[in-house]
Amino acid sequence: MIYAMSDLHGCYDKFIGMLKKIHFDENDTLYILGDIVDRGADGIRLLLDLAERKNVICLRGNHDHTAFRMLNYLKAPAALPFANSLIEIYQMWLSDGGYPTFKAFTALDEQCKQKVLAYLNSFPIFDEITVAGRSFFLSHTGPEKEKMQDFDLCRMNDFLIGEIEYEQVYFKDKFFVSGHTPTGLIDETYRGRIYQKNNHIAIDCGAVFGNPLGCICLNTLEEFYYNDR
Ligand SMILES: [Mn+2]
Repeated sequence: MIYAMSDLHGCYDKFIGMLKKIHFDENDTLYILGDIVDRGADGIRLLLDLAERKNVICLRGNHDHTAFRMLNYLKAPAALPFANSLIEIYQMWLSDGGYPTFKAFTALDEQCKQKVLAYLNSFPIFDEITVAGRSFFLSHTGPEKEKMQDFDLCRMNDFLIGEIEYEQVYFKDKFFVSGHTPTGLIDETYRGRIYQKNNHIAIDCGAVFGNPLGCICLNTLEEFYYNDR
């Protein structure tokens, strides 16, 4: 089976609990639609775990992207130009959930640091797959509908911090699977649940904010929820 989750945000225990719940094994594939790190405590632990799993594909979220840039700067901070503006960017990241990621990263040995950086830097921006006759576009988030229809105009940032118009059908014959926006903010009635409407499948249920972690099976569109509280 092929599954998708998103926005783990350091929720290692919920992630492991969900794998057990869906009986995830080596014949399955899991897509994680970004934001593995930041906010929660165990983002670095998650990355080191995921990097060893051959059947997990992580796409890039805005937090993964920023964490990579910030942690990569640590290698040679003194040599950087524009140091003052960098401090501001650092402070913004640390106060926007980056602190636990920073703290755990700096405690790693050099080999693990390199592994984390290489893994974060390997995440693609989007993917497209067909499962059981259904087509899916997968990314952390995306631009408004009009821009998405002219794909060549889209830029990386559109898929990291763009705001999807969930009330609009983007594709008639394809599902847009996304994370980034907790579903309760799309429509209050979906709080803590997966949003399946208008050919959108929004799967960030807000696990790091106390809601369950959501997971969808792309073969069947069955939804799974796990909470460790
Ligand atoms: Mn995000």
